[in-house]
Amino acid sequence: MTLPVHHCWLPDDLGADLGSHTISLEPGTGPTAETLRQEIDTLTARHGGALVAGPADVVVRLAADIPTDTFRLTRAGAVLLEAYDGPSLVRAWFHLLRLSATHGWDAPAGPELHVPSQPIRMLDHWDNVARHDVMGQVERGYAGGSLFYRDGRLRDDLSHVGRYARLLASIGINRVGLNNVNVHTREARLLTHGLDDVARLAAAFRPWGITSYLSVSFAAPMTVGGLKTADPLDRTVQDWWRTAVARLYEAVPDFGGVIVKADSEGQPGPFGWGRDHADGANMLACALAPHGGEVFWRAFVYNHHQDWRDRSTDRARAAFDAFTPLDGRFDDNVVLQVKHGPMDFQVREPIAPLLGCMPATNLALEMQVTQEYTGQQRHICYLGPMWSEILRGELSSEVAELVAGRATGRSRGGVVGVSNVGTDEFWTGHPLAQANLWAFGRLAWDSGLDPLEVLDEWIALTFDSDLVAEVHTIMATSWQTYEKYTAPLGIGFMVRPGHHYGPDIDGYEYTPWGTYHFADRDGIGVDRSVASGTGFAGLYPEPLASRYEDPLTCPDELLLFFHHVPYAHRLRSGRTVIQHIYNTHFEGVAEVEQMVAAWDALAGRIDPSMHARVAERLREQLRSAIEWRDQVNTYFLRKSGIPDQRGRLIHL
Ligand code: GCW
Repeated sequence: MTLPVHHCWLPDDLGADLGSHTISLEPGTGPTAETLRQEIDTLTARHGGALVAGPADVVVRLAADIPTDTFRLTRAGAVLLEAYDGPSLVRAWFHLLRLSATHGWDAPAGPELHVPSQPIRMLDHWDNVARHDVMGQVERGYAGGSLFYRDGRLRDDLSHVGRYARLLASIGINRVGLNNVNVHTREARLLTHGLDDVARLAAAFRPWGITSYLSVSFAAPMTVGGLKTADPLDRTVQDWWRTAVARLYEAVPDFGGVIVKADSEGQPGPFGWGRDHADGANMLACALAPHGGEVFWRAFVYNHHQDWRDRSTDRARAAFDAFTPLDGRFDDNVVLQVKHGPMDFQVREPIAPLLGCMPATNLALEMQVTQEYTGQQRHICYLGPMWSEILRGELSSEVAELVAGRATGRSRGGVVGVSNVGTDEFWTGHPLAQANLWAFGRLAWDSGLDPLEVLDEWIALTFDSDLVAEVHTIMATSWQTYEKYTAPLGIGFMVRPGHHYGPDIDGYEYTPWGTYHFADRDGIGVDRSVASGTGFAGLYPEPLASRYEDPLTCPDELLLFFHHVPYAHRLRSGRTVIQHIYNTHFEGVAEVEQMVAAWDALAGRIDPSMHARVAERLREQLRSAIEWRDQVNTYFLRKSGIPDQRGRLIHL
């Protein structure tokens, strides 16, 4: 059985300079105090410094005049690192470590207050306790097995979970979801019959300032509790949840709360009893409120039994239509968890308009760190630039401000990522996918950071500052490269149904999933305009609504998301749609070839096992990119009959 061993961005020599000094620590009491003591002890023992009681070069301590979830760095003779609470002090400590590696630990003179952009910085694990016949141990997991569970039970040894929690703490993560949002029979019982396991996992995260959450099944009162209904307005159902939640908090008094996927892809929900999602979420919120718990209620609600012949239903509208009428009805301890795009984590989507239309609801923006639709950790696809574009996008306000709650005056809000780790020795299958975990944490902490600088930080910490330029070249535009050789111009999907890896242009075209491209001999795309289509474009605030409505002003990269256009339609770039498809698919493969060559040239400068793993995955990326290129180009040449202007080889 393998378990992760790679240091990621926390190599043993990190903070060598800092560790050669005297450091004093006043961490208060509580589980994070011991963590800090051990961290500082290990660092100073390794590098010649000492943890001392009296005056010191570096003082790490609690201070009452700082807001929670914030820290302060000052130089006043000594370097002062201060936070209000233990978890924040742990995060502050890692900030200083990172600083010591990248800029020198000697802080600037002025007091610097570090306030995270996003109060909620959460990672959800789609881990099953029992291996699921279709999805395996980790749904959409591309990094080996679950860190937590194996073959129907919690792992006996959780020491690697502690190492994982340390990694997460070092990037500021403060919440973690312990199991898959698709809650199967075995996992539904965690809440009632698995509290020892839940408590052990929560105990592994707690010393790192990370709070744990459980995904629960809305039908649990029936499936686990034996009741005849799960109607949220039924008194016996409410009592059942109250009791279950009370027992959970007896076992884990500082538990975070629950995550719910309801009325979505077969998961039960309030619709089943004629109730709406505010009824459902608030019923759970009432059970959790006395314990200080919160409900993450997912907005990924759509009809997955759509008739492909039905052109009036638009899956992109579904969450908007289901949730905007409920704005203002959710309790204060409910957070509506909304995927960043209106469809499903495609390589390119517009921002979900729902995020701009819920001013009286707490929000969390959900992003997929696991690369389900972006190469499944076999392809290099650095997602920092995509997430940054989303966070800095504008709806009624900047998305980062909307989801944090600042734009709407709400105190709860933030971001949730679907985790990409597993038991793989490099944690993430593809070693370079570690950068996505890093970037998720860094952008959650500071949503305004330049994602390419974030990448360089990661490279410098994980490899060496000497390698920043070379690895940067390979990774910086890898998202755009992936987009080039896969589905064009925002159309999405075109993947093999089920596992979602590799091309299958018509794979979803006649299925009930609502994900169609409508390519015919004349053109391609989904008409979502108000004038002649599903009206989805009109759900955006101005100036976006008008920009998306008109094919001449719609950004090229989203054109086929919003419009059905002829292949000869001229993009804003000046190229026709068909020529764009051909060009980008040839370019995408050429760019992967360059990645392969650039990585091969680094042999000898990178740890051999890591080098070999990436090299092996790059060969698969190249094979897959070629397959994508050829299938997509051939498909559209056959459909359109329009040849490539540049006469390149397209198989007929
Ligand atoms: O992207 C889809 C995935 C499902 C996932 C679902 C969701 C957990 O294909 O595997 O289920 O999204 O987000 O709920």
